Amino acid sequence: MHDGRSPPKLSTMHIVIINGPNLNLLGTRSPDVYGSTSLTELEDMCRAWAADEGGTIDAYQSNHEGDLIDHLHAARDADGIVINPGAFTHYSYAIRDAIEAIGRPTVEVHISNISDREHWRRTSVVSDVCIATVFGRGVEGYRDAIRHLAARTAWPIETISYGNGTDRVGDLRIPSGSGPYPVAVLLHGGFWRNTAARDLLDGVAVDLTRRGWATWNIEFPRVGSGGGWSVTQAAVRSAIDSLTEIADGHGLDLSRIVVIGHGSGGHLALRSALGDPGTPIAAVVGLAPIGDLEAAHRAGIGNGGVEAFMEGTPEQSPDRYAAASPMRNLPIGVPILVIHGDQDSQIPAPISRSFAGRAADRGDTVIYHEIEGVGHETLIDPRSTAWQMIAEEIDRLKS
Ligand code: CA2
Repeated sequence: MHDGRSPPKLSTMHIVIINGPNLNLLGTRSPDVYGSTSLTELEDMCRAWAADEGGTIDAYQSNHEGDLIDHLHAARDADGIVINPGAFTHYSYAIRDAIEAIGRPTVEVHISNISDREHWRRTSVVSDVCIATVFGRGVEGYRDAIRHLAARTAWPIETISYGNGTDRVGDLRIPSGSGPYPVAVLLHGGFWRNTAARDLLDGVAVDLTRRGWATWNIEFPRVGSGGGWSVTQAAVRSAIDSLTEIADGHGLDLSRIVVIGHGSGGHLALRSALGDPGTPIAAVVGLAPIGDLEAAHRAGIGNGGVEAFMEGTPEQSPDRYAAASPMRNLPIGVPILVIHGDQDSQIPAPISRSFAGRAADRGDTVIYHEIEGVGHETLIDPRSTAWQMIAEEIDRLKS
């Protein structure tokens, strides 16, 4: 039996990939919605992604509900399942029952963004028997699903609700050794959109947990499913405050909470320490953060993501930007670590350079590192040398 503390070996991880109706047509039509990768290419990619995590796959596709159910039954010994049930997602209680019955960790994947297409695609009758749902990330969603299964195997989580609904939850990982443990709150990026989720920070959560941090990798309402600047910020606040209730049973040290965010999650991290933060925050870390919403708007980053999150431009809603942008609310009042890659094509490094300079001018204690030759995602790739350097800097915030 796994005791939840020592990571089991990954080399034995076996994942079954199941694709449902019409996915055999992938790459032959509707490339605007489903891309140009064929099913065979996708299955080969899944094999390579699994191998990269030290695992193996079996892949099946069928257009028939009963066949899919038979494949699920046959997968009852797998370590994990990745399933795209196609249109059965939206109404097949039989597939839902099969997933529940075999009780294997199952990740639901959709290539397209099912939340912004026809109304009937928004319903999934399988989501709540799956451990995670990935949608709207193209075929890379299968990679993320495989990585998520690997991260859960590498270090198990306890998922805890901090409010109502599936978006107000967090994954808690407790390190080995005895507590009380310093706490790293993790806020994922993705321009606050609902196609991005906390699985994006699974890898760094596992690495920080190995380094002795209790990690609280939180979800929050995002644009496309009820989020937006005020709702999202309030949810992040509640997630941090909920640590006071979680602390006792889990050995958390509430005097050593560090909030770490990537990209748009970096905005939420910096914003979370402003004003009267309730639960005290010991330090904030922005990894390629959006510290200045107005500059981000002017730079046109995120393909309309800033304006969608802020529900308007700075010209339309100046007061909102003044309240929500960390740059407009300096000093933050707690030590700040900002790290940015100089090759970041999503959020340009000069935004962080100015932010860090201004924060220091206003009296904040700021460490700013610009890493040469590094882009946006590398910062959160636990295998990158950039991340190893970042993790060492974060470790210095432990005491
Ligand atoms: O986005 C997804 O992955 C879907 O699960 C794909 C299903 C669809 O019914 C779901 O609502 C969302 C199957 C669509 C596959 O259909 C194709 C049509 C033309 C070309 C390729 C695939």
